Amino acid sequence: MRITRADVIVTSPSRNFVTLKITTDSGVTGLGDATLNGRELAVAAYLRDHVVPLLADRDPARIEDTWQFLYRGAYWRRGPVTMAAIAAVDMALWDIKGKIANLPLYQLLGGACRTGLRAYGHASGTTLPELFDSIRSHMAEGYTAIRVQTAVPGLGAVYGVVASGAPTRASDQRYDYDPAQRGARPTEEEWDTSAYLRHVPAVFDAVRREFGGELPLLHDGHHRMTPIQAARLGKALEPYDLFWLEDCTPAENQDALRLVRQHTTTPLAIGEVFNTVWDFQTMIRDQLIDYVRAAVTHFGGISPLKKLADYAAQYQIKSGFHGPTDISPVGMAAQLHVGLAIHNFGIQEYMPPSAATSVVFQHAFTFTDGYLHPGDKPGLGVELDEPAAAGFPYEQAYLPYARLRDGTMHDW
Ligand code: EZ4
Ligand code: CO
Repeated sequence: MRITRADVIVTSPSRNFVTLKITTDSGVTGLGDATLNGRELAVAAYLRDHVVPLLADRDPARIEDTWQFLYRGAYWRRGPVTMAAIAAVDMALWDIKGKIANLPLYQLLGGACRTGLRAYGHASGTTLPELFDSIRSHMAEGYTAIRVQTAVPGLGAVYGVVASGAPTRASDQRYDYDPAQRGARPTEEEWDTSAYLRHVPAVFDAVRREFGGELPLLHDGHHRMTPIQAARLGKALEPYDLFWLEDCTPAENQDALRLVRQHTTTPLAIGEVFNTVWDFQTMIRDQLIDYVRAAVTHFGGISPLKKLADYAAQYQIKSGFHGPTDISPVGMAAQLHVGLAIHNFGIQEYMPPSAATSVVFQHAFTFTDGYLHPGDKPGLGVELDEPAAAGFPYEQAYLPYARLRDGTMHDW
C-alpha cells in the first residue's frame, strides 16, 4: 500500500483547526490534528511545503519509521511547529492502520484498561456565587472532577475565567473563556502574582466549605509563578486536598519543580507546552511531578505519547493529557484511545467542542456521566466533513498576554 496524497485543511468553526488528511492507493484515508493555537498557519505551511511532498509513495503501515524519518531526517529537532506537524502524520497513519484492521485504535494499543476516562471540566467565576453556580452546573452535567479558576481582586480579566454574566455552563459556547480571541492582534491583560497568591487559598477554602471534602478539585497556575511562589501556593493549598496544581512555574526550567516539591505535597501536573520526552526527562526521573500534561497534538502524536506514558508509569506518574478546545476532535479522539489503553491513566481534561466544530468533525467519542470513551469505530473514529469545513475559513485569533502594572511583560 502507498500514500497517494496528503491534504492540509484549515478550518475555523468557532476556532481555528489544522487537519492533515492522508489518502492511500486503496482509498483508505486517515486524519491527524496539527492545530497550534495562534500559530496555525506556520504548521500548515510546514506540512504543505516540507512534509506532504515527502509522504508521497511511502508505505502508510510504517508508522514508527515515518515518525523517525520526519524527526531525524529534518536535522532540526523539536519545537511546537515541527512536533505538531509530525503529530498529524502519526495520527493519520494510526487512523489508517485502525481502519484497515477494522479495529478502534485503542485495540491496537493493547486494548481497554478501563471502561471510561474520567474527565474534568472547567468552572470559573468572577465572584464566589458565580463560581459556585459554575461548579454546580458542571456537576449537573456529570463532571466528577472540576478545575477551579477565579478572578483576582484588583485585576481585570483573568485568563481562564469566564467574564461576569457570560454563560457558565460547560455546554454553552465559552469562547470568551477559551482563550484565543479573534482579531489581528492579541489582547493584553494585567497581572499581579502577589494579589493572586493572597486570593486563591481563600477561594479554595470557600469551595471546600460549600461542596465538602470529596469533590476532586484542580487548579491551573498557567506558568505564572516563580519557584518559591509556587512552593508557597502549593503549601497554602494543602488543606484543600487538590487533585493537582497545574503549570505552577514556566515550562523551561525542570529543576524549578524540585524546589516546589521540597516544600509541598500538593500533587503537581505540568507539560501542556512540552514537545518531547526530553522536556520531562528530569522531572519524571527525579519524581518531581505526579501527572504529565502533554497533548498528543503538540507532542509528536500517538507513538511518542504512548512512550511518555510508559516512561512515566515506571515512577507511578499518571497521565493528565491537555484537552482544551484547541486540541481538535481528531487530537482528542487520539488521546482518548491512548488513555483507554494505558495502565497509568490519571484524568482527561475536557471542554466540549462547539456545535459548529461537531458538524465539521463528526466524532465517535462520547461524554457520559463524567466519563469519556473514544467509541468503537475503526481507527480514531472521527470523520471530517470537508464541504462544511470549507464554510469556515481561517480567521486570525491569538491568546492574550499578560503585563505587570508597570508594563513589564510577564511569563505566561
Ligand atoms: O492555555 O489551550 O489547561 N488548559 C489550558 C488552556 C491553554 C490553551 C492554550 O492554547 O491551560 O487554556
Ligand atoms: Co493549563
